[in-house]
Amino acid sequence: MKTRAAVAFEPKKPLEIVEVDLQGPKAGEVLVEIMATGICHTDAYTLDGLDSEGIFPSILGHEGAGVVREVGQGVTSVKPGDHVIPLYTPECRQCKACLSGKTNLCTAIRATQGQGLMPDGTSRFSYKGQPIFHYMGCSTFSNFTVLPEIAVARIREDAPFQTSCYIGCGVTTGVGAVVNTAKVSPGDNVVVFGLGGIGLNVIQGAKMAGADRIVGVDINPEKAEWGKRFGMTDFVNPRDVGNVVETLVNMLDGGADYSFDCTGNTEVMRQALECCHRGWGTSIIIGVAEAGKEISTRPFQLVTGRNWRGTAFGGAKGRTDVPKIVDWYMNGKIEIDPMITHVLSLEEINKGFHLMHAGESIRSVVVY
Ligand code: NAD
Ligand code: AHE
Ligand code: ZN
Repeated sequence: MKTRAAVAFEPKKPLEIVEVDLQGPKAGEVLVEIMATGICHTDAYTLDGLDSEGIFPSILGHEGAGVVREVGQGVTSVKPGDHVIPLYTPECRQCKACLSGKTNLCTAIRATQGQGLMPDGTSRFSYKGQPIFHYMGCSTFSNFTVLPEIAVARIREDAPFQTSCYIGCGVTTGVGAVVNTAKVSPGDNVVVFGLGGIGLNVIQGAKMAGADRIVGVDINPEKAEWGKRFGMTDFVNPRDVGNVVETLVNMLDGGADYSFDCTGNTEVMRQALECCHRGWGTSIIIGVAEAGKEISTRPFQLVTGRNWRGTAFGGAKGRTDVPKIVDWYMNGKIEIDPMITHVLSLEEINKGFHLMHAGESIRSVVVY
């Protein structure tokens, strides 16, 4: 079949909206009509050539929601008409990681996914006879896409696509980092670095978990109002204080119980670790750093009891947890609608990247 898609032909170039060819689903795969997709900073990072796994030409996008239109041989867990969210972290329920009960990092198809290919080592997308690579196993910047059965979460049909697509990455990543990875308890003090599409979800997750102080840190002063809107109690602009670590440690009587990096900046990751409380504070890295970047701190920071951890997709097991997060949204336990600041057509998708870089959006969503 033919489908409209925004193709990343080269790094650092605008996406081009073209009609691409899409092969139908093979055994164990499903064809999904994407109804809406968010634009995450990770899409921008890959498009900007900063991802060591970046591969071109490809169809980016990993924060979608849509409808199953066709299933391949042997598919049993979804059927045509089902509403689904694509999963860049699949859940096969059979691999060592899935069976461990210790991680959401399913390994069943990670190798081919990182090469921009389906599990059989080929691509379903092509343009003028040349293959186009998949991205993060999702490629939601295409109106139709093919996904492995283990990489779709079936969701309730009354959830609007335009908002629930955000659960495909940002919402689950932020809220999940708090409840699954950090396991924040009532009364804990939390610091969140970077109040964008991810950081605001960390804030609303921390509020939901009953955190006491929730301190937001951002170099964009306009993010102060956004943070407060979702439960932030204090705001620090690093440009207004001499030493951000010292400021936070003093504010929180020795430091944070939990801190979260939602910037991808390795200097900020260090600040996030060092603002943690001596003896127990834990810092969770969510931000994705540019290829070649490394983190550093004095080992003494760890010797004296601070913990450095990371999380992908908020530690969520997609097929199990995503439908529950959709329920949280539909039941009003978490908010999504106010964070969707811009709704765009596919033709306007490059505007979504400009808005993000300018700090003018929280989430732009493309509706097909
Ligand atoms: P975003 O662009 O919406 O937000 C980033 C925020 O960080 C902005 O508000 C910006 O002003 C702020 N910021 C930038 N530099 C800063 C600094 N030096 N100090 C304080 N604040 C600073 O991006 P997003 O969509 O929220 O994504 C945030 C990060 O999370 C990205 O690196 C993205 O790739 C990553 N991410 C990781 C996962 C995961 O599973 N680990 C999932 C989604 C996104
Ligand atoms: N490809 C990069 C790493 C990118 C990365 O860490 N991605 C996160 C999700 S970001 C979503 O917006 C992730 O899921 N990581 C775990 C995994 O298996 O990719 C690189 O450095 O090569
Ligand atoms: Zn993302």
